[in-house]
Amino acid sequence: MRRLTLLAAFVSFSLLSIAQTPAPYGAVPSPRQLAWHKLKYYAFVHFNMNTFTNEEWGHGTETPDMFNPTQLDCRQWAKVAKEAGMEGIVITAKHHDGFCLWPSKYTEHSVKNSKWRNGKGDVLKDLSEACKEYGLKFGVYLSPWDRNHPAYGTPEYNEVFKKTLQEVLTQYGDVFEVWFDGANGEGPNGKKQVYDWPGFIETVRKYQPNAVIFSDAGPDIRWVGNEDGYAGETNWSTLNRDKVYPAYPNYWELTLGHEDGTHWVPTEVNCSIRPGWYYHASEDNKEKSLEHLVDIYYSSIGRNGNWLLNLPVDRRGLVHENDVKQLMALKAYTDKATHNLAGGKKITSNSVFSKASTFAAGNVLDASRDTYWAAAEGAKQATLDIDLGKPTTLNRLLIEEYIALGQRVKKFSVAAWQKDGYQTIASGTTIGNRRILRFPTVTTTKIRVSIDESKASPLIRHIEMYNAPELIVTPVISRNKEGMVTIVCPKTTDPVITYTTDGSEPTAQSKRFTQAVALPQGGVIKARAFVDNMKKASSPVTAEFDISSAKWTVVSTGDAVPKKEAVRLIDGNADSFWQQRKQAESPTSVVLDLGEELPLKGFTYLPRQDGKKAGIVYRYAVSVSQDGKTWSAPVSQGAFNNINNNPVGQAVRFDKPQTARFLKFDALETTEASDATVSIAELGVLTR
Ligand code: FUL
Repeated sequence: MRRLTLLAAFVSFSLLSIAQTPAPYGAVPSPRQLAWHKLKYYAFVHFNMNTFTNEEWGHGTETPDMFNPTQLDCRQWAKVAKEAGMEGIVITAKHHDGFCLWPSKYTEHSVKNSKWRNGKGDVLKDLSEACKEYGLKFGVYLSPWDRNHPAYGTPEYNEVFKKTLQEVLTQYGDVFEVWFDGANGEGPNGKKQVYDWPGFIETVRKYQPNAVIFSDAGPDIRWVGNEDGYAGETNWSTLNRDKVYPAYPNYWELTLGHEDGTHWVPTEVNCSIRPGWYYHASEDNKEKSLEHLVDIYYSSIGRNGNWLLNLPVDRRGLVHENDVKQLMALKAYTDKATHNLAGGKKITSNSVFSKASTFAAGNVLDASRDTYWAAAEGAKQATLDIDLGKPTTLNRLLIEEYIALGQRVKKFSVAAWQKDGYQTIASGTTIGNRRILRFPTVTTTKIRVSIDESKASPLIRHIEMYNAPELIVTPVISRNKEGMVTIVCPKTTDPVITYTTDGSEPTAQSKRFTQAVALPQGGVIKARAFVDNMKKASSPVTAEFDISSAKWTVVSTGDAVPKKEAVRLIDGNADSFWQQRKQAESPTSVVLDLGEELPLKGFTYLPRQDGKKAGIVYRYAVSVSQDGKTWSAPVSQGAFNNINNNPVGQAVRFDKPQTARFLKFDALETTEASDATVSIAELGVLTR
């Protein structure tokens, strides 16, 4: 009898402890999302027809022969990605022009009709094999928008697109991610398509059930709402998914997610290593600096996102050497910045779920990411104290929630033990899958991590700490209206800046920058900052200038008399901009007097750089004149494709050079048709 009672007591105790596991909170990730959350950094490759036509958005009218890489080598891409520490490659299998990188049965606009490898080539085959060889995941970008396909704009196209998907998803092995672009413009017959999203999703689920599907609205992973590389400091993995759809107008909501959102749809942060997504030789010196890439690393991977960094493969079919250099510099830096100082140290907490050892604080510092510390049931605040054992110098803290049971933390802070107690050194809002805080370097023996506000009892699975090398900020080069170039390094104390004007890399021995350099006719400046008696250097930065606006005036901005502020559109200052109400009937026209006849090869437009979109020009026409009265027919007209999502400087070459003294820029359409204004940060010319 006594035995039976003991047995009963044991059974009920065991049942009790089984039941005593923290309950899930809110929306939780699916297994395929959890697998994706284990990744952090992989490559986007934009390589397709646009590479050969120098466009960002092709028109679908290209002849397939224009696609002709001379040395295409997907193994080089894979090798570079692997060495850079990336985990996979997502390739633009089909972009808005409809050209397919594989010999699709469902279109004539594909590699099968190009001269490349006599129409027998297949980029997806080469790349999927290279990915396998290098142990990388293989993913595909497909644009539903198709400016070439004759069926686009009719229900038949949805069937074509599903068949196209089927080809891509059944012939190349495992696909880890399917990237659906949200853009939906007009097809060759001028019609837009009503997309069959449920059908597209079903097709992916059928042929690649483990693949995550990306779009503005998920269903598995979402766009971060910008193409700059920055996730929100507050970043909920949850989203009211039924409210959001591809090309969702309030896309800025995607940056923060929706607290208490109904579904788990975390962010993937996509940005390019250069200004454009596709390769343009004119951007060969415009790779993001190491400091910029590092900042993006912390703002994507470090803000609850995965980072999809784009490499614009060039016309040879190779990742350009300048891009490789930057990738390797980033890898070298992050290798130094992630040596964990907290592994295996002592950790305690003031709150543990059912006081069980299964959920003890020690789980946070062990190597496993499957075990976690759980605070007492119902606790919304708790602290973790880490004893580093000896004075330790650090400036980064990585923290991860046990997201399988939902995202909970709303606010947390980090304090370091100093002589007279704990002092707060950093704080944050959400954590999610992964958050990295940066703070000024501190030396301490103990760290306290406080969960200050949580939606349910906090569950933390991992913490690491690092002492990342400080980077010397690359100098900023700018030229004013008079053509005088200044080089500054605002966040560095007492830097020595050296520079060159002959295209060579600046060294410690190069000319020192002590006063503004005159470059009114244009040229190339490369600069670098040095500190610590010239022992440490920033990465080099390059700026290329065409003729300055020293002699220019704004003659008219569509108003009878241009306002004084109009000079902002030619002042050389990227941060200032001119904005004016649109004219009622005709397009808003800006007329420049260049002060002398110039051999014009093209023009440049820089949209406002303050992060706002109002007035950004989408469609334009440019005409020229000798006297400012008689105007040529437009010497260039078109659209600044993708300028809304990626508001970088645009350089457009004329079909034929023009010699003229006056230039007229007509803003025919802004990115938001309903917008009442037109805005310009800078208007310039190309004379080289
Ligand atoms: C955008 C596209 O329109 C761009 O061309 C680029 O592919 C980018 C990644 O997504 O929506």
